[in-house]
Amino acid sequence: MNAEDAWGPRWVNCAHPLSHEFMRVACEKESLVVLAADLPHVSGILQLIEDVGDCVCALKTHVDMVDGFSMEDWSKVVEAARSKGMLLFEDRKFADIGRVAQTQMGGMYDIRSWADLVTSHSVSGPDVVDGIAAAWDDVERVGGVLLLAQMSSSGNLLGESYTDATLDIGRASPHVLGYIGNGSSGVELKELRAKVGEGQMIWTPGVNLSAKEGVMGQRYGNPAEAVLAGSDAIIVGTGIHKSADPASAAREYASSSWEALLER
Ligand code: 6AU
Repeated sequence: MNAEDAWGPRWVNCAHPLSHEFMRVACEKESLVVLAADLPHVSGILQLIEDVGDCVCALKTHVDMVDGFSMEDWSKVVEAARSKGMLLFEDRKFADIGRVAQTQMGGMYDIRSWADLVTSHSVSGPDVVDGIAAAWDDVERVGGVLLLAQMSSSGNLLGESYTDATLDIGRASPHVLGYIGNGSSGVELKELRAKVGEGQMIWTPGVNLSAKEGVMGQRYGNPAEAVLAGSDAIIVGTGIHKSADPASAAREYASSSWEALLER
């Protein structure tokens, strides 16, 4: 399906080039699924990419949870994800001063060299985003930042005024592709979308087709409801990788999110 028809005003108004890349892949795969590949071994991540990559638009990683990390092994993950046409998204949740964030984009994980997208908190102010962007400049790559405007974990401290201040930072930066919004609450997502407008994306964790709660305070909402409320990507972890049949689970998340987009 033509991306402009599927995405409407979002396609026209989003400025960041990677938002268009994501929307294009979503149309190709008829899916808004971002896979949270929260697994401790490269072999498991590679298997998951093989099993579900055809209906997943981006691979979200926590590279620092991988046992015995080596860049050589990691390059296999990068290559496999690219060969399935997925964007690479490191959920690093940066939160330091700009200079340190720039350095943390390098180091042993060298996130700047392979990630297309990263998450960042806004608690330290706008310079963290400039630090991340400077690191991509250092290796002559372009990437996008998703700022945490809301969270799905119960008892989190990201209240409304924090959300508003985060949006002020995000609007002022060409490097901010959009925001993380809380998928467990359609009401919160709708409010966030009203504030964000059409020019930036909202990506949503805390979604699950069957569970209402996860372990350790994780809260879930329905993925289709999240999309109808204004989310552009559903971030799914255990709903796929803990399923007895990850491939068919991924297909279910893909079709429910895609149908919700068309309905929207
Ligand atoms: O579907 P789950 O609960 O297995 O996994 C949710 C994934 C995890 C979290 O690190 C991430 O989503 N996440 C995030 C982000 C930025 O993606 C923010 C948040 O508020 N809650 C959350 O669960 O990989």
